[in-house]
Amino acid sequence: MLRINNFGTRKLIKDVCKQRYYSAAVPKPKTEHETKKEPKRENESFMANIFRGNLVSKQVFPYPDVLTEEQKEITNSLVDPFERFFTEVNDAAKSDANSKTDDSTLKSLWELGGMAIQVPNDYGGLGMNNTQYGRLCQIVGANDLGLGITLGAHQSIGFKGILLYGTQAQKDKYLPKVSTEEVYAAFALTEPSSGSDANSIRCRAVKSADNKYYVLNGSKIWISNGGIAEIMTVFAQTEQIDKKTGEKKDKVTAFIVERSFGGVTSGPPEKKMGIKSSNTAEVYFEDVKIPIENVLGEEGEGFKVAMNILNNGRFGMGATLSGTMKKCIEIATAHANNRVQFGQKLKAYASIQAKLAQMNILQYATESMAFAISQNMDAGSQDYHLEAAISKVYASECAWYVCDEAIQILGGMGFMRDTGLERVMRDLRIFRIFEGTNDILRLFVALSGVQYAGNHLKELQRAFKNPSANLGFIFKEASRRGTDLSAHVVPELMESAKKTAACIDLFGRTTEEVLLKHNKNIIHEQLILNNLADAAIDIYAMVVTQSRSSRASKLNLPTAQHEINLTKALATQASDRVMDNLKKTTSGQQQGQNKLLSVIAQEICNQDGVHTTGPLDQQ
Ligand code: MYA
Repeated sequence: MLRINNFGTRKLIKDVCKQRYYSAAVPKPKTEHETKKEPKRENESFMANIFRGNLVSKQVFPYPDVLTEEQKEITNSLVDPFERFFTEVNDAAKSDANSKTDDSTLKSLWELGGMAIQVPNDYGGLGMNNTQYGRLCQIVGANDLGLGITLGAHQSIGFKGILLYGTQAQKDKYLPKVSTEEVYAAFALTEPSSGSDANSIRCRAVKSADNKYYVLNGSKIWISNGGIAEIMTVFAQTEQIDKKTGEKKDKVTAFIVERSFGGVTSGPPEKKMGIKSSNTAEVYFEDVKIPIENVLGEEGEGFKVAMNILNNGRFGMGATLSGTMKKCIEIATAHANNRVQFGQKLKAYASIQAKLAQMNILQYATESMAFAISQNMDAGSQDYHLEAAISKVYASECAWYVCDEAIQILGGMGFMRDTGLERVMRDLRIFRIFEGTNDILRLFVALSGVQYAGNHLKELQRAFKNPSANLGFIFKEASRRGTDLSAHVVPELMESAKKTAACIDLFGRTTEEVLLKHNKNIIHEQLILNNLADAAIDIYAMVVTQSRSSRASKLNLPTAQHEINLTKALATQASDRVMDNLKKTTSGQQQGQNKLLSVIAQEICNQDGVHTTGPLDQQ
């Protein structure tokens, strides 16, 4: 069998370039002095700004392109060894059947550097930035999502906190272990009573009287790598004293916990629908003594540490799933090109053509989102949270659709295990649930955006109370015209850009209208928030595809015309949906419908299920 270390990836990386790790843009804790001096930073998020009707195009136009030639060369040189690992060493179907990846295969992945893609070279990692990581994630996604979770839970969230928030001593101690010593990491946040409501965790850590350590008690569930990890990022409540009021209050703190501290045990591997080869287990902490130097970030700031680790890793899911979709499309296309029914190949039938086209449109948009975000992150942006959440929701739903349609094109053959799509479909189901359910992330996107718009409205109201002192601000607002994207796209996309601009304008106006109508109660209007989130997601998809395909056209890429076609088709579908969703936020008929659904649901809950008599029982 091929020995993976023949690929010599680690050496290749070290030889070709000692590139610096591009630290992900998470604000480092600041001293009080620094915080006071820093001028107010403008939010550069494209999506946050359209909630207040403002076009801040820097993140999306032109389509970001941050890799140097050298970085591109390194990334390309890794693509082949990664692909060979998946085709010649790893066996996804076997791992799925055994609910375990072979130890020798995992060893090969470690040797390839696949478990430390973003760890700096000096610590033994591949030293890749987010964009390079995304490119490799695509290969993982195309081949084995189960192994992807082992890999992702380890580095996308397991030890990511050490990269983002670790002290020098923490990095020096732990990064070599998780990069080269085959020591697995995990991210332990979720608990039996705390899933989406991440702030409500009950694990508790109590500080010793001499302030030298914490004692941790509690348990976590559904922890990816939970049964195999030696190092975990664990979140627990700790007593903190409010700096302003002096009151004692529980606040979350993040810790680096080693299994070797003692008192850490884990349950048996969970039996799951998919991603079976990855380990998922409960983890129990009983009087675990954690040295104070293992606090990650500031004490009491653990919730934000958790959120930012998740924010930082989410684009990776988009990149991974764009690879999965590509593979599904390849399988479906091979079938459509060969299978003959009613005297013609399937590819000749319009309904099959429409399916393939739609699958490609969604794959293109997902990939465009993931790499727009990764490249903004690599360029140092700190404002990517909404976009990252959007890309996670979009990718996980599109991948599900694409895999389902691929199975449909293959018909009975798609249902058979040997085709491989059945495993992919089972693996994909969890992506709409973990790393923040899509339901919670939709609310997160809409509420964050609405809050940002609300703050702006308040600023405007304040400015009008003293207009002479705020003339600049007021004029800037008054001179704002309708959105015009025409300067950013190639002529063939003018119509699509016009549709998108109209959506952006209506989006800003609708957000304002909704805010004025519901004010703070908007947090209780989940269905309206969902409409806003869906509109936001479609707008982001239109914008990134228009940007990317315009660039492809300007660069005269051989794929440019196809990319333009995908973009135009997407704009037509998505703009219609945006208009429809925005209309629903204010339509009386829709509000009536929403109320009716609530009444129906209450009845179902009161009756513990369906509340109708069967047709045969009716008199
Ligand atoms: S790990 C488990 C994942 N769990 C979750 O994602 C939990 C979801 N819940 C939440 O995110 C939060 O609880 C929500 C807020 C959003 C609901 N960024 O009052 P708040 C700030 C920055 O709104 P809550 C897993 O599944 C906010 O501004 N800041 O909070 C792994 C506020 O700040 P301030 C944020 O209502 C699976 C404060 O926090 C964010 O309690 C394995 C409080 O806010 C944010 N996002 O809840 C995956 N949210 O006080 C494997 C809030 O200053 C990896 N805040 O105003 C797979 C990788 C892919 C594959 C790779 C293959 C290669």
